[in-house]
Amino acid sequence: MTESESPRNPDRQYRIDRYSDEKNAEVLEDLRLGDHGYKFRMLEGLVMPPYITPDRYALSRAIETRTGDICFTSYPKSGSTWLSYVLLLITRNGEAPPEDTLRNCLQWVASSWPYPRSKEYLDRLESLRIFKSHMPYQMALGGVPAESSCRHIYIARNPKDVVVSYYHFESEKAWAGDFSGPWEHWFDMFLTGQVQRGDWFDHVLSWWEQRDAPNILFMKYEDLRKDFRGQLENLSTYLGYELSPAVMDLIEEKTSFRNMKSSDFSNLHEIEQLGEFFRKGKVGSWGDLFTTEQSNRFDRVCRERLAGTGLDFSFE
Ligand code: PPS
Repeated sequence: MTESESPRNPDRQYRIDRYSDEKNAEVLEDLRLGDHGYKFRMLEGLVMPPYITPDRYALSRAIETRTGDICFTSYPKSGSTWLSYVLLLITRNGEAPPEDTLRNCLQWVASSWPYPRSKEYLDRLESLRIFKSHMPYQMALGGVPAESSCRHIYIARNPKDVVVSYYHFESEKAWAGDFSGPWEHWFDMFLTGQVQRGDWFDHVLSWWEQRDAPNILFMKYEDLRKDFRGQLENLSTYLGYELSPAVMDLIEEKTSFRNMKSSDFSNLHEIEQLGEFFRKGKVGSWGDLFTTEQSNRFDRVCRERLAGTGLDFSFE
């Protein structure tokens, strides 16, 4: 079968409607406003975006994963889109499906926008399905990850770059948190777990603690930047693929920051309201916003919260 005949996405959806709470938050009664107009809802005691709706979250928990399914998860702004393209290319010997888009090849079950998928749609999809999630371990797709048939991959990024990337992403956008406050305030909200998906340390550690399960792979953004080839080999071995050096070259080339940003397949331009998604793509861009005092304070919190966990990050 040629790629263009592939029935993987029977209902390709290219046009993304503009986001509105009325349509996409699905229930309005439980929406809340935090500091500086920050929009959110609570699910299982955790701060969530309005487009993660109670019904869709319930579907994501209940969905029966199949042997061969892949689910990649991260705290927001940790390189998950980059990872998703790498995964797609591993499973397709380096070739993306023509006439499709990266977004369209991924299933984000808990989200009403911009990836709306019904249970029927998900059931109809052929294996292997690639799921996206931003949930902590206890809220993961498909029930308890270590007991599921799905291969899980969690990607973490140093939290200084996460908080900066997240600030740009969540500011002044109606579909996101629509945060209108200054960086200093975002910084405090992040450290006190008031941003969507809650406390970064809890999130990352919830997966880190499960990293020894045979169907969980824990990765770091900084390792992907520093040693892409080694990480690609690890990832493909974990997923059971043997890639030729030429295919590995192809994957590295296609998923470079520059190429992902310019390619119509991966640049996410079909989501008009997204803003500048491919912003810096570097390790250490936190230095553009952090003051020395903030950096020292953040380092102190990292030392305290990560002490004894064995988890550490490169910040440069
Ligand atoms: S999201 O919206 O939560 O799903 O964001 P996520 O994809 O997890 O993370 C976005 C950040 O990843 C950067 N990015 C990349 N870095 C390096 N190489 C490639 N190919 C790449 N693609 C995306 C993206 O630019 C965001 O980081 P910042 O620091 O904002 O640039």
